[in-house]
Amino acid sequence: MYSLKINQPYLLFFFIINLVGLVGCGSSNGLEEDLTITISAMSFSPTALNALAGDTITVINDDTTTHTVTSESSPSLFDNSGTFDTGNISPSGTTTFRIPDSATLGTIYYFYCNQHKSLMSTPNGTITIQN
Ligand SMILES: [Cu+2]
Repeated sequence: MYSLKINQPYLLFFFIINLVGLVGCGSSNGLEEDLTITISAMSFSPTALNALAGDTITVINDDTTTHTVTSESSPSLFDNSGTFDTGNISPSGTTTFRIPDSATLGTIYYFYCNQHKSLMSTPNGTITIQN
């Protein structure tokens, strides 16, 4: 009984410290871990990323056909808005593109594959500018 009363505040304390630690990791490391888009089986993964202005995004084409990651003005417009475009990425190829330094907080950039447009199983992805 004595030890139970002593330990409970400590358990609560460590529980809270752990929660703070997990949330802290999620908001700082999470952004950096998600800066890769992998394309396989005609689909982007992930389809939604968070990034900062000036971030570099790596794109891995893990598919058997050529793909691109290209910005578009709005979902499913497939219009190459000019913000970013990897150009063609060959099968097994890897490249990078950069989020503009001028990207403002809350901006959502939509992207698609300029080789396949609506033929991708998930035609559009998003990159949201967060801090
Ligand atoms: Cu494609």
